[in-house]
Amino acid sequence: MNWRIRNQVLDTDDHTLIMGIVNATPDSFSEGGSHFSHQAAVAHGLAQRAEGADIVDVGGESTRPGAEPVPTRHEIDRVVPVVRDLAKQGVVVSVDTMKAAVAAAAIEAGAHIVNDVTALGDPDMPGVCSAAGVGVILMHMQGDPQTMQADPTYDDVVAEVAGYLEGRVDHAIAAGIDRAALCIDPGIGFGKTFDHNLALLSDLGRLGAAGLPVLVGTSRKGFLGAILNDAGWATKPAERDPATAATVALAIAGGASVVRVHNVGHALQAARTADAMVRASQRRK
Ligand code: PMM
Repeated sequence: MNWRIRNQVLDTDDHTLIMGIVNATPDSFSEGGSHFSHQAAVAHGLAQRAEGADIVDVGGESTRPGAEPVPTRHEIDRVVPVVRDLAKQGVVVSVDTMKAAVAAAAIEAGAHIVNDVTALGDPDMPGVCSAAGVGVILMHMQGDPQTMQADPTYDDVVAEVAGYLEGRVDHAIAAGIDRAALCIDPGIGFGKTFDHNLALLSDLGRLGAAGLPVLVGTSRKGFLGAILNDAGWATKPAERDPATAATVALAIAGGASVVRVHNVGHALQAARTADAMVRASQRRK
């Protein structure tokens, strides 16, 4: 599958794309804000590229459950200098934002992809993305970050998430975004219980039926902490990279084309191993 992002095409058949996470936020749940300073964020992104990240995702507003929204001006000040420095050095950069003004500033600074956890909730977002021809990630979330984990409810989570994403794909195309620029994401942990997350991860093929690249973001998330806790091991988020690697491999077996992770080196080993096994099995069919 090809994913068109601005002036480039990413080929997801050759290998699963690894998206490294750079949080330019003082309150990110998994890194304690250690990558908040501009230089540290750029250095982190460059290190991820050197480790094998295909894309570096830069975010300036935490979406952890209960996080407070960040004013647009602050978000631009956090994100844009980091995007500019990474893009200047040839890194494929995505900007993790739900605000069209932040996306526009990041695109102007060289971002190739807009990662929008509200799937074009800002009415100005489709125009910003279509004008620049950037790649667009449409993610599912029930509610908003402040309230989403209060009481997530679905009749059939997989059907509802797939149906929602189909609707957002139609909306994006109707608003002028090229279908080839789209990527879809079930939004693990965004308004989902433990069981909802596992149901989505075990049925990714349902989302893949749309014929678009599927991104999966499990890295260090709470459901992994719950699994490890059940196994008798209380973990901090940064201790969950082996568990993340397991989900990376399983997501690839289930059809994911892009994985969003904090620890690129660990994910790369899991992804390349899964890629080799999945492709060998496809060749035998
Ligand atoms: N998860 C987080 C933030 N942004 N974007 C996409 N597309 N998918 C995700 O699963 C996702 C995201 C939350 O994790 P972080 O605070 O560790 O970045």
